[in-house]
Amino acid sequence: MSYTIDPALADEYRRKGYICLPALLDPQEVGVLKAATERVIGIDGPQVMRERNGLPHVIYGMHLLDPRLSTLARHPRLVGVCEQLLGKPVYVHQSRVNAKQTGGAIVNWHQDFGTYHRVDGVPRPDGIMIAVFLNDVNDYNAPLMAVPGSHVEGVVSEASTETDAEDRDRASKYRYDITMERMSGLISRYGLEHITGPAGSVVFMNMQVVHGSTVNITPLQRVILYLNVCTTDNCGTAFRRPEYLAARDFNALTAAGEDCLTALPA
Ligand SMILES: O=C(O)CCC(=O)C(=O)O
Repeated sequence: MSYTIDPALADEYRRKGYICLPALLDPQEVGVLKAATERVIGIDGPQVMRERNGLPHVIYGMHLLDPRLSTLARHPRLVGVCEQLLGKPVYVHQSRVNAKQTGGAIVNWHQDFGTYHRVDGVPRPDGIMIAVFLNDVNDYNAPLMAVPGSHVEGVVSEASTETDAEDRDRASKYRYDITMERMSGLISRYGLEHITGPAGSVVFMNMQVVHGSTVNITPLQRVILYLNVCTTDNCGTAFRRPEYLAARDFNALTAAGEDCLTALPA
């Protein structure tokens, strides 16, 4: 029997475009993910986006870098909720660690689907951004902010390409910004929320929800693991970006056992 959520929560997801399930993963599972993330954060390579001071900010393709993180993508609670909400099997289009360093970069307002559609040729927004909190996320350590209900607006960002980006393969080349004028219209219509929860909480967000995060000026750690999954009938069709940004493997994620993370060797 696959893991499912209460139908009222599924309705909330459809209405707001996201839900947060507090402490969906237990402290032991979070411990396994923290150890894997620590290793991945130490890796150097083109998939690591750094702060000005050299500390890692975002590490793309985390599920390609550590078996514990590829297992997370097959965790039965994650796979079960995605299949319930989307009604179809899913594959990982993109994954990343966001280490949100103290005093580090903001993440400007965006919709994940904007780039996936325009650059990677993902046809439809039939997918979910899964966010797994490795630390307690509170009002102060730069929680994700989101415009509830904004997914019904379609793609609202303006496209521009950075032709002088240093590395033409990197994410920075593609900018899809949401203007402040557009933001103020969205916020006056839908409001704005921030998403908090204890370590182990998992957010499921429609890939068209407008979201972002501000700077973390606290010393409180706020590491979030992201898995963007799409339905297997909604695959990327353009391969301009490397695999760590846009999937080549469209195989359906099959749910692993309940103890999949804790049973793995450290
Ligand atoms: O974790 C954050 O601060 C925001 C990350 C985000 O919005 C994203 O990766 O799509």
